[in-house]
Amino acid sequence: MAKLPILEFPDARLRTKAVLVETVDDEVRQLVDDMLETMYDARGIGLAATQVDVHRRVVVMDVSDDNSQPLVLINPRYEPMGDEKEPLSEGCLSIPEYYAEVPRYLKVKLNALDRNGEPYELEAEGLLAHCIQHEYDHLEGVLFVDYLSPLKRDRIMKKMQKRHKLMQDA
Ligand code: GNR
Ligand code: NI
Repeated sequence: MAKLPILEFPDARLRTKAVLVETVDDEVRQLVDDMLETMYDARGIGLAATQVDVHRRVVVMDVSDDNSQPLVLINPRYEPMGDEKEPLSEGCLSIPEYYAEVPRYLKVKLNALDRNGEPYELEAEGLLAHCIQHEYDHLEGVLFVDYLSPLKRDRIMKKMQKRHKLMQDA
């Protein structure tokens, strides 16, 4: 297993649309394992391959308190169950230290492949449903700041650029 570097906003590579995985082979399983290690190390509840600069439709998640429930989502698709949305404070490993309320569907039905390439279906609500929608957005090149006003997004972008410059100069 290996820990992978995470791209940070406003890196243009985060805007890449990921392509479908054709076969779930050992290479994909290796990516999944590396992504799980990277996500747990960073203390995130989800990670999309886009964030580690791999533009394939692969996501890992674990919303449990004790890292006991890893979920693998390959080629995920979801449908909202009902029209109800609820705002929840979201963070993103690609936008560290910033949080904002984003409205998302309260309940969704997920379809995906697992690490053996087997299809499964899952009904999710609450944090899990939020996370599915957040990770799906990453695969489409969308970030939570895109839901904020241009003013707020710009403010976060400038602070992130400053942070990257400080890190570079250090
Ligand atoms: O760790 C994360 N927390 C989180 C909180 C609320 C809604 C979504 C998330 S996902 C985020 C990890 C991440 O950046 N995944 O792409
Ligand atoms: Ni994210």
